[in-house]
Amino acid sequence: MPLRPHAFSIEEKHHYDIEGFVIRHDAFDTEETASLISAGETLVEQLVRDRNTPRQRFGSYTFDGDVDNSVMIKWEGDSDVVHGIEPFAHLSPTLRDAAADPRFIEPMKDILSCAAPALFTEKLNLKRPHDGGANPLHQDFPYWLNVAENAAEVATAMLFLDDADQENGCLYVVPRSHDRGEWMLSESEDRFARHELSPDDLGGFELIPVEATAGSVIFFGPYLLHQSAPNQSDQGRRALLFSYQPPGRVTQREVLTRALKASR
Ligand SMILES: O=C(O)CCC(=O)C(=O)O
Repeated sequence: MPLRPHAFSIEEKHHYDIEGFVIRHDAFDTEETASLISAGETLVEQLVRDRNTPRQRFGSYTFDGDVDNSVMIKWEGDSDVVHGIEPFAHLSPTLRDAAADPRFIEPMKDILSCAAPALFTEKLNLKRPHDGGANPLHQDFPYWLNVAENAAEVATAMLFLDDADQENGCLYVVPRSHDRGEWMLSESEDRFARHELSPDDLGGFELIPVEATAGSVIFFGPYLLHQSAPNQSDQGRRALLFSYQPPGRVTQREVLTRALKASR
């Protein structure tokens, strides 16, 4: 038995460095994903019950900052369908404990070259059947630039809670796009739209679909270009995204809480 059973193999480390991502199929079993789905759905239901607050639109997203719970709720436009929530670990012991799972932490030690990766932020993306909207082509880096202490040292583990394919809006990644650092941003006045790229901007790079079964995990860094399409199927495409950084640094929740309180 290796000392760190979930650590990256040499081949995975190489793939991560060259291609910018690593996929581990079926890392979590059906019982585990069912428990996470149940915790996530219960939380979303509690958060959005009777919610009727003004929403703000930035780029492709419609936001609703919940000051009392220190969470950002993303809606599918003006509808009552939730796109996702972020951050949420402080609101659910089950989801918080999942972030400490060695199947995330051990590879993160290799990615971040640090002994004790800590959460920077976490998202639950819901992509509901037929209503789940797109996540436009982007890098995570510019969104975190003025939030994280070092946005270049934040990496994400995305766990698929449902089988994900091209019909229900699986993730697409652009292999090797991380190698170019920050891609050119548009001139938009809107601070979120500025981070959204068009697939036409890819030059010789190619978008590839990451079709994966529920329980699979993809690891990627802040510079990898990625996107996902709307859900056009009868099947949900839920996913948890845990983003880690070296310990002792400010978290997205701390920054968000300050900003939400200041705007009250
Ligand atoms: O859930 C997805 O398909 C994409 C997630 C993503 O890139 C994001 O939330 O920033």
